[in-house]
Amino acid sequence: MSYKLEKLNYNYNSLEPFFDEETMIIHHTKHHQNYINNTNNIIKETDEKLFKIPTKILINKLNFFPKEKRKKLKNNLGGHINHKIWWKGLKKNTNINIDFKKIIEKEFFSVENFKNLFTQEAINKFGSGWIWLIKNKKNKLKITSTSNQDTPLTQDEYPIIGLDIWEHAYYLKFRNDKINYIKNFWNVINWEEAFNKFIKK
Ligand code: MN3
Repeated sequence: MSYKLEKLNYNYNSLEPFFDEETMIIHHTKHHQNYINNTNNIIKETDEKLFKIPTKILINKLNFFPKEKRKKLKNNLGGHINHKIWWKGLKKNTNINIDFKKIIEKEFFSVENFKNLFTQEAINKFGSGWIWLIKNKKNKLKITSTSNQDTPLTQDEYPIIGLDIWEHAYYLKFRNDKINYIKNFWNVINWEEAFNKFIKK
């Protein structure tokens, strides 16, 4: 048993011209694959039975692992979990439906204002990490961020939308222009998936 890199349900060039094919290929087959390989190695070295535990439980049970391996597991299993959310959260030409629009408006006044706040959080985030729209236990929506490959699932929050702001997600195409990358993200955000995530939890 081990984790395997899932195929995307779209082509690497499907998000052009907003997200480029080369970045998508490297991001998926190299970066995500690397998080999976490292996670597999740590689990194999520790106890293969741990593969049977769902990832979102395992990431909250780092004490199952020897002390010196916990940080490496947190980074790599976190990377695997976050990137699974990432690929599913991308699709061109989706629209926010009326129900989800109302939910966003209730929390953030308007969809435009939500996008601005989320964008601002991403611009202000220093270093590598992720920007999230999460739903907490009280059913409240909140914009938040995590550093490195920390995942909001560890904080008992459920991610609805995620934005990868590691340089590997944009540097080939956008170079240092993180703001332009974020602008393009809004053209490939998968609103259907976000709404599905919202109602599922
Ligand atoms: Mn990434």
